[in-house]
Amino acid sequence: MSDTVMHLGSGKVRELYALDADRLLLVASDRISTFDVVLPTEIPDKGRVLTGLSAFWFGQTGALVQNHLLALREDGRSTECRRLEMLPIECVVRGYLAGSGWKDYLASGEVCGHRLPAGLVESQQLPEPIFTPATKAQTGHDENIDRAAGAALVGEERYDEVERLSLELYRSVSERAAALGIILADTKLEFGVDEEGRLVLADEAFTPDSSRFWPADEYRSGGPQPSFDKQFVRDYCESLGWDKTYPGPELPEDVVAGTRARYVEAFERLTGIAFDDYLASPEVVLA
Ligand code: Q0Z
Repeated sequence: MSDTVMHLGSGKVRELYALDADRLLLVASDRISTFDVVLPTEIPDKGRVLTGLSAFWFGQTGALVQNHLLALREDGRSTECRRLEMLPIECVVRGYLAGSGWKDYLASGEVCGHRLPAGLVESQQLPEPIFTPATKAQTGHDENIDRAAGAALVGEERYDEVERLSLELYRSVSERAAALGIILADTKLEFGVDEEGRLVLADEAFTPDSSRFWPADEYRSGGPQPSFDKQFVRDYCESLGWDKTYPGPELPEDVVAGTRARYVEAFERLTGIAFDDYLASPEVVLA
């Protein structure tokens, strides 16, 4: 019997291990990053919130596409998943004009080859959601690409398939979120391919780390929106005049507590499940 677990890699706030030839272990830490810097202070249970939300959405979208989730561990922050051949593109869907989508639109009137109407303002809802893939940068920022560049990386047929699926997933989850008073402005999905060549939704899905969630009651187009989860952290960091380079500042207790409460609120509003029930029994999100 072997219980040797190989560490495969670290993300800014997550770790990836190989359990065996077919299975990986994805562990979400309580680390938080802001302005692309991981802070020295952790947000208690942040990794559990993200893991629980992701598992919830894998369960809710299982009829649209299969996913990599095999098991949710008792610690609430670790998932066992199928080891896949990952596609080399990030599958981003945007329903609103924010982040690099807004920047690209300002510079060219287009996002990833989608020509958009003139006169849109920051954070405005798009006439319809658009698929805006990006390359996976090893260091630095992902680069937005158009259909031709995406198809060159994964093939035309696969590109059409991930575009269709990504848009379907975004529509389904954004409608659910809207009914709960939360705007899903955009989301980043990752797909892998199994031994039979079938697409599988992988990594994390529809968490605040992979998506922009905006509280609908505070939404005002024409400028940037407050982040559902990280706004206290950003505001605190801005108040210090920190230059946004490593190392980041320690966070005071009230900023930690307020931020933890926002993560828990996102979990509870989106899933309808009490976070304490998740802590007691993580598999409640899959019921
Ligand atoms: C996910 C990542 C992390 C570092 C590879 N099911 C899968 N099969 C194969 N590969 C992956 C997955 Cl999810 C895979 N990443 C992203 C996660 C730390 C990098 F926790 N890389």
